[in-house]
Amino acid sequence: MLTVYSEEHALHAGGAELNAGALVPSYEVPSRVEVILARVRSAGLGPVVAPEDHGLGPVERVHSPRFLEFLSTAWEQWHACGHREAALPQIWPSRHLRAVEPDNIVGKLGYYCFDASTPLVAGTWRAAYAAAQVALSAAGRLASQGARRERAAFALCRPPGHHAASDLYGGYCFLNNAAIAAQALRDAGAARVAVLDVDYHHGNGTQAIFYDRSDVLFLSLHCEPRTEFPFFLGYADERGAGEGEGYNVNYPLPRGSDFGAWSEALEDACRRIERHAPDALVISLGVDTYKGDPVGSFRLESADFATYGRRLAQLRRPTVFVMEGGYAVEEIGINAVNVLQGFDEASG
Ligand code: OKP
Ligand code: ZN
Repeated sequence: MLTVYSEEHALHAGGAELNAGALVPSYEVPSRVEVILARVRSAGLGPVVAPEDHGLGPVERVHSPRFLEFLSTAWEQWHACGHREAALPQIWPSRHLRAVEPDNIVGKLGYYCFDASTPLVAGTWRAAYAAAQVALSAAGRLASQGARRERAAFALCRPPGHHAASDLYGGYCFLNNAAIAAQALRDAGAARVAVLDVDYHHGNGTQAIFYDRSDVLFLSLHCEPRTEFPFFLGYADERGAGEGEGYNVNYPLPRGSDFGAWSEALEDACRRIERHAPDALVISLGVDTYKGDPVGSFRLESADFATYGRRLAQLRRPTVFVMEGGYAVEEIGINAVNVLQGFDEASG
């Protein structure tokens, strides 16, 4: 399988997040993708290429102009106030307040960011932009004609994307790489796309982006939001709206779920995808479902990742894997690449 990778991810680093009342170093660190890249190479998964620059056009198909304007200038605004630490919000337009966009950068951070675990630093915009280009380039290889056309491709990107909505960031995510890839596939001629999110956390951003659409089916397997981040979306009764009614499918699973429960939900999701008959499939690939993950609570073993990779291949669709979460850094390479190798094996 082809891997797309950009070293610009490393520009997003050194931030802290609010955890149990204290600021702690970010879990979402550059070494995550470096360990995966090393495993891609040692396992002989396939070639590794740099992304092409598709510009902001395909990013603007998913994110609002005001949001992109904010993200690309937020560090400048923060820095101009004399701040040197990573930018984090500390007040939000919660219930009984007004969702206006203030002029002050502290107010703007609360307006555009939904949590206190997503530090924005000097290099964040460039890294997030590069991650979107990695996803676009991987998707482009599925859509391209002739010898360059791939059956599947791996977008090895960070920061991740699935918590980011059209004008909202958070959950370590700034631009929704998977949604940008899905929309690009639509724009390249795919009539129907499915996005399957296997990260431990609900893909609230991707759900919000496609909620009222029937052309992009969104399915997410994740820990019950009653008990887990992002808490305020990801429940089973969220089934899509209007045209999109029936095209949003959530599989909330109890804390501590093992591969038995998880793969039953996956089986249902695969059947639903088959009924949609998508021209392309986007997998939001988070491996924080691993038993040793410091952020998650699920119990998947490393071998389980290969097992479900094989199941995904049986869907027989052009597939782009977009890297999301996974914080057990030592095992993240084995777990992520197991999915891709399982997929390649069963693709024959
Ligand atoms: C991003 B992705 C520790 C709690 C974690 C944020 C979780 C973001 C997950 N401070 N809070 O879906 O892997
Ligand atoms: Zn996650």
